Amino acid sequence: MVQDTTPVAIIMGSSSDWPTMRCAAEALDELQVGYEALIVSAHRTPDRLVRFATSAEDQGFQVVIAGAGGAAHLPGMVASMTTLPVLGVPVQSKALSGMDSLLSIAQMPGGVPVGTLAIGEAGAKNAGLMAASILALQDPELSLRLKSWRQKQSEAVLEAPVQDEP
Ligand code: RP5
Repeated sequence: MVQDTTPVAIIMGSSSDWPTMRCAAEALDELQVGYEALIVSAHRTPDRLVRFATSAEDQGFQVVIAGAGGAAHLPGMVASMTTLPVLGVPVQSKALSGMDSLLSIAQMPGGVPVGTLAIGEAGAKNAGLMAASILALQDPELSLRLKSWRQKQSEAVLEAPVQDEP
């Protein structure tokens, strides 16, 4: 869903990453933060990667969420070409359950940061929430929506487990 403004770019290496990355989109929807979702592959569409990363700031994006699996170079390569905050989501791979994605994204050389989240859907959801937290620093209304979202989450946690009837 595209809101009036689109401060967040959600990019991913393949359409097969969308079932994971849609969790970032859903978190942003809940907080009424606009985003654009794009497929940008570091290996299969390198020219698209360079075009996206070098123009992201001029396009008005303020945060980039980048998800990829396997030899996941996408977040790091984007971070090398922009000073926008880049949040990396390691997509769970078939061969190595996402450990390959995690290490590829997390082990950046000093000087080119990628904020790396957890493997899979939890990481994508938290990337959406983290993007909202970054934007909320300059947006008091979004800050209130974020606090309200957290409050509702706390209220939804039961005090004790529901016991089965004997
Ligand atoms: C990566 O390779 C993508 O990010 C995806 O996680 C993985 C597999 O891609 P497909 O073969 O499904 O297109 O580049």
